[in-house]
This record gives sequence, C-alpha cells and structure tokens, in this order.
Amino acid sequence: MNIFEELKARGLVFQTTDEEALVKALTEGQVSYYSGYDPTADSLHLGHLVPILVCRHLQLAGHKPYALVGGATGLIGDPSFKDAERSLQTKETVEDWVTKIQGQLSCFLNFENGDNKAEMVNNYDWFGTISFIDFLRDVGKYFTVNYMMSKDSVKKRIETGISYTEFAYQIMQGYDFYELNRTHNVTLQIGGSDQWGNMTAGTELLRRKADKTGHVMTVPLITDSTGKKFGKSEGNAVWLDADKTSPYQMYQFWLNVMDDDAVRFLKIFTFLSLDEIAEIEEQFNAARHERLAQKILAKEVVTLVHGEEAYMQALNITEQLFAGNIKNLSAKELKQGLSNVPNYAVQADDNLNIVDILVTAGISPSKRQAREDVQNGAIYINGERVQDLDYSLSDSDKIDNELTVIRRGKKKYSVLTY
Ligand code: 545
Repeated sequence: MNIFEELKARGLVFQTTDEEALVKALTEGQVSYYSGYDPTADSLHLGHLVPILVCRHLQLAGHKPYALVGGATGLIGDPSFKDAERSLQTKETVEDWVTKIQGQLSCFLNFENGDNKAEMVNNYDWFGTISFIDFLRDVGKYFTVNYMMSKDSVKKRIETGISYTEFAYQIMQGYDFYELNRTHNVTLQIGGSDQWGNMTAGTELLRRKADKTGHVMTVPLITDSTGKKFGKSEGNAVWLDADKTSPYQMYQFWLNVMDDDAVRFLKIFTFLSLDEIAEIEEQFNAARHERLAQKILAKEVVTLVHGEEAYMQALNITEQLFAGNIKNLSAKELKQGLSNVPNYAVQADDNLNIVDILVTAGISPSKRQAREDVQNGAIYINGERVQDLDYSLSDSDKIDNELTVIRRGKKKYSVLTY
C-alpha cells in the first residue's frame, strides 16, 4: 500500500485537487507540504488533530512537513464556517497564542533530524513587511472579486455581512502557499474540508502567477455515528493543553466513545497498523462490553498527546476510582479524576460533624436523610465507610492537607476542599 492508499484506508482523505497527480508525486519522490493553524485560541483541541496526524503520517513516509502558524492571518480572521464576523484580538494576545500553538505542534512532528525534518514557519515573517501597495499590485491583481465571492466562506456571509478584512483572508492564505512554494518548494497543502476554498485560492495563485501546479488534500470533518460533531465532552472542547483538559479527562473522552465509532477512530487517531487494528477489531467484536477498542484508543491518543507517564497516571486514576480506593491517590490525582464532581469549600465556622457537613455541603438533602444515610452505611469518607453519627472530620481526613472525598451510595461523589 502506498502512503496515499494508507491514508484513504484510514478514512483520512476527503477531497483532493487531482488525485492521480498527487499519488504520482507522493510515490515518485519527496514532497514538501504544509498545513496552517491560526492563533485564534491559546490551545489546539481534538478537532485540530486530524490534519496534524496526516502530516505525521506523511513525514513517517519520508515527505517533508512545514507547520505554519498564522501570526499574520490570526490578526485578520478566517471567515470559513463562521456565521458572523470575528472580533479582533490584540497583537500581544495573538503573539502569545502563536508561541503556545507552536509548542503544541512541535510534539507531533520530528523537528530534530533527517533530510525530511519538519520546519516551523510563521506567515508574519512575510506579511509583516510587505507593503499594502505591493500586495495589491503583486497578489491582488491575480484574484477577481467574482472568484473571491464564489467561495462558500464568502457566499454564506453576503446576506449577514462580511468586512473587507475577512473578505481578503483567502488571498492571504493563497499567498502563503505561493510563498512557501517559492521559498521551500512546497507543493501540497493539507487542511480540514472547511479550508478547501482558502487552499484552492493558493493553487489558483500558483497557477496564475508562477504557472505551477500545487496540490490540495482535505481531511474529513469527523462526526460520531449519530452525526454529531466530534471532540466535545459535555459540551466542552477537549483541549490538547493539559491545564485546560487534564490527561485523565481526555482519557475518559476516548474511553466513552461509542462502540460503533471505536474502530473507525483507531484508524484515524492512532498509528497502529491497519493489520493490528483488524486484530483488535476481531477481539473487540467478540466481547464489546470489555471495551478493548476504546481502551486501546484512549491509551494510544493520550500517550501521543501527553506522553507515557500521563497515560499511566490517567489509567491509574481510572482504576483506583473504579475500585473506590481513594486513599491510593494523591490530592493532585483526585482533582483530575473528580474535576466534574460537585465540591464544597469548607469554611472555618462550618460544623465538621458528619451529619452537619453532609447537609451544609449539599450531599444529603436534610439532617434526617443525612442520619439515615450514615446509619445505612451509604456514606464513605475517602473510600472508607463511616457509620458513626458522632464522627467529626479532622485533619486526618484531609488528603495531602487539601481535600476530603465523600461518597454517597454507589457512585455519587462530592469533594470537600479547605
Ligand atoms: C492560515 C494560513 C495558511 C494556512 C492555514 C491557515 C489557517 C486556516 C484555519 N484553520 C483552522 C484553524 O483553527 C484554529 C487552530 C488553533 C486554535 O483557520 N485558515 O486555524 C483549522 N486548522 C486545522 C484544520 C481545520 C481548520 O488549523 O484545517 O479544518 C480544523 O480541523 O478549521 O497559509
């Protein structure tokens, strides 16, 4: 299987400008390619991962990647698939986000060695100094307004309005492709299907201005088997930044993927070979309740994004919580594992008698119920059952001096913090 067939078999190819010519280029020699990321947030999330992984596959196959961070385009705002005008961020913010996104991208490609080592580029390096007059004369002249208006990103906004700033965005991205081709012989651009219009603006400019052919390849927008956009956990994006989404939360996200999606996601999001995935699929289908595909998926992606140690920790938190062994975890681990659990900040004047605190912290609805819960053996402090109505919380109940985990019934957790 050649690299293009492999990407296709994994479900990583949506559209190309000229498949035959692209396959020819990819099989005949080394292709330099790029994919761009605008600093519109301080972190990438799982949705951004797919084109990055395609870049990684292509690099592993010997091709040369350029990772572009849009220090300039991030100051303008891509109208693609946005219903309304974006608000501009300050230049300082954009600069800060450029650094953060660059740091994240550098984890997925090899920037260190080999004749196809990855390179990081920032389009501010060429847009920062270009004059408005030169840009209009040397680039703008190649685009008709009619052509620019035919793009979906623009058409969708004709009724509601689009500024000249966002209207011009496609020319900037188009110029990037031209510039990277001129300076680094880049001939292929990769991006999500929402980027088709911007990317073909690049092949158009290459053709008209330099009489050269560039290729575009889009990756599909990933949806789950119910057609919902993928990558959200309880309505929130799953970020690659561990401070925004902990490795444990990301691990849980993958663990909870639906059965019908698990094998498809193994092909898209992991670097296990298709043969290995076929074997996993067989075992998984023989006993789906064991969630083998999800467990491997969670392991592979969390390890790829956060490293082996973070994966081991996420797995340990999952297993200890499942077994109710609260005391085997540190406060830091418990904060990751119980981040979605209601918590109560204990005040100096709170009565620490078990019955009182269960009511004040909102764990039991009334004192009467709290007493019953304790007597029935439904209350656990740090994993240990407490049935004494006179029990009072003390320092010895504070894990790492920071928190106490209360469980009511089988699965209902609450956290007290001090
Ligand atoms: C800029 C200049 C170029 C080439 C590309 C660009 C960026 C492009 C764009 N891409 C999206 C993006 O999202 C923010 C990421 C960081 C918080 O806006 N105009 O920058 C997404 N992209 C990845 C995929 C995408 C796309 O980074 O292409 O489809 C999401 O999956 O929306 O010369």
